[in-house]
Amino acid sequence: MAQPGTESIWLWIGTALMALGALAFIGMGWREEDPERQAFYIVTIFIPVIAALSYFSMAMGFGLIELQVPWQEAALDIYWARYADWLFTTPLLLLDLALLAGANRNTIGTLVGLDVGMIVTGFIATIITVSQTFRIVWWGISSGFFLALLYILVSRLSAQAATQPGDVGDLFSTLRNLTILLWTAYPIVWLIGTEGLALVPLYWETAAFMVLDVSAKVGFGFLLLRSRSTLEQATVEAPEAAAPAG
Ligand SMILES: *C/C=C(C)/C=C/C=C(C)/C=C/C1=C(C)CCCC1(C)C
Repeated sequence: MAQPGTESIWLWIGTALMALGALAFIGMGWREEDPERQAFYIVTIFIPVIAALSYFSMAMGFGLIELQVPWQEAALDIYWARYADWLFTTPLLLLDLALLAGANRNTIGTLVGLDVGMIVTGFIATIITVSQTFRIVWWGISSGFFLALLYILVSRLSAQAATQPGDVGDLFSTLRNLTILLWTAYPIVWLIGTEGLALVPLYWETAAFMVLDVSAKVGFGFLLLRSRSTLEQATVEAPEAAAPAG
C-alpha cells in the first residue's frame, strides 16, 4: 500500500465537509414523520456518509494503490476507493431525482443500470495496465453509458417530473441541471488527470474531485432538503390526486 502525498490535505478537507453535510442532513430530517418524505432524508443522508468514509480511508492511504505500467517509469497512484464510493452514491443521487420526478420502477432500474455500467467500466479503465490506449477505450465505453444516462434524465425523467404538482418541476430542473453540469466534469478530470493523459498532477486532480464530490453530494442535498413545502408537494398521493394547479 502506498503512502498518500501532499494531496492528502484535500482528502482530509473532503472527509470533514462530507461529515458536516451528513450531520446537517440528519438534523434537517430529525423531526420528519411522514414516511414518504423520510425517504428523501434517508437516501440523502447516506450519500455523504458513504463519501465521508471513502474520503477518510483515502486520507489514511487505505484506498490508494500504485500501478506499474509499461509506458512510463513512474507508477500510477490510483485512489480506487473513489469507485467503491461512487458505485453506491451515484445510484442514490439518481434515486433522489427519480423520487422527486415520481418515476416508476422501470425508469429507476434503467437509470441505476446505466449508472452502475458507467462506474464499473470506468473502474476497469482506471486499473487496466495493458496499454494507455486500452485505458482510453474503456473510458470511452464508460462515457457511452454516461451519455445514455443523461439522455434518460433529459427525456423520460424530465417528462415525468413535468407532471408533478407545484414547485416540484422547478426543483427537479434545478437539481437535474446541477447534476448534468457537475457529473460531466468527472470524465474530463479523469482524462486530463493522472488516470488518463496526466496533463494535471495528482495534487490538483484530487482537489478537483473533492470540489466536485462535495458540490454534487452536499450541495445537491442542501438544495433538495432545504424546501420542506416542495417535498410535501412531491409526496402527495399521486399527481392525478393532487389539487388542480393554479
Ligand atoms: C459523488 C460522486 C459523483 C457524482 C461521481 C460521478 C462520477 C462520474 C459521472 C464518472 C464518470 C466517468 C466517466 C463517464 C468515464 C470514465 C471515468 C469516470 C468513471 C470518471
